[in-house]
Amino acid sequence: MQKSEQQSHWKFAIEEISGSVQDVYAQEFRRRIEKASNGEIKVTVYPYGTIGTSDQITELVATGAIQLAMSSPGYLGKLIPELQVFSIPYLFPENIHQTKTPLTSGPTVKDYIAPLYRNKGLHFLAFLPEGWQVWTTNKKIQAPDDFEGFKMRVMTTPLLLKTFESFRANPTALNYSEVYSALQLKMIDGQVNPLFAIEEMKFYEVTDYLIFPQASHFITSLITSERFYEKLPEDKKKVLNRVVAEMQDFIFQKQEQINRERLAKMQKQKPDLNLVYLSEEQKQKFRNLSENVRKEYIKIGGPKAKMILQGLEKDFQEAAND
Ligand code: 6CS
Repeated sequence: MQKSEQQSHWKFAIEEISGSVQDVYAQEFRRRIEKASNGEIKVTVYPYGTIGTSDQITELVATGAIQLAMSSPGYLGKLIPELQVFSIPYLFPENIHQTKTPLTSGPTVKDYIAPLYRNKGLHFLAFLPEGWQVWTTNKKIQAPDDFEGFKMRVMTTPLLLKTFESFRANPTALNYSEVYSALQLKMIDGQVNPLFAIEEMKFYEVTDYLIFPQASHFITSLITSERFYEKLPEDKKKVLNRVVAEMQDFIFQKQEQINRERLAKMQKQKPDLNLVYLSEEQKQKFRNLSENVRKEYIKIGGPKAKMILQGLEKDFQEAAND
């Protein structure tokens, strides 16, 4: 890019604290954007807690107060119900790399999901994987019956509540910053998040079990505002699109490494932490119950829900056969 008089300043808010998967992405994004724009674009990253909750930073992007944010379907699904497809259990393949093409350039994401952001004044840039969702609990959970009377914290979309109701738990929606104290005060019995988040938010200090159901992945979306994107000069738009495309590989690899390291760190800090990997048979019981969740998604996920669900399944299947 040629150097011009005007330096742009992009404010980028993330839903997680410094050192998180989103922060690692955002810092690398900042370096790459500043380099590729020859210093013409300056990016400032705002970690969780400095600007607002997930819902609030999305709103700030929509109004144009900030330029970029991470916006998880676990919250954004209230505004764009179709996005709740990503919380359907056992939809994602076990090998996360098989989701890369579908989530980056698959027809369902490109033609049906990305355009939904536009109706809300947002512009979808990318989906980013952050790792398997792991349950941290105060008791051993291996079957739906173990969830009887169990208060499980989830993010705030209706389908997540439905998921854990279907699994026989009593789900409670809470914002991220409220989870630690709710666990500590025993207002909830467990919560769901990837390993890195469990480590850095210290949830493992106030729960005894890590349960690996391999039911869903945590994914977030990188967004900007539709108006900002449309008005962006062509050369800057190119830089933005190129950096986002080039960073897909980066984040798919990086999140695996970070989650692996954080598990080791937690085990070192708390050697009596119990790791429970569900067997195929145990998973099957939860998989059977997730049939309800699919039906509910089709009911509440907007007019294109069925098409999106079937389309994603097809895209994942094709990627697995490649
Ligand atoms: O559980 C949550 O609310 C959050 N979890 C992660 C890993 N990222 C952002 C989100 O707000």
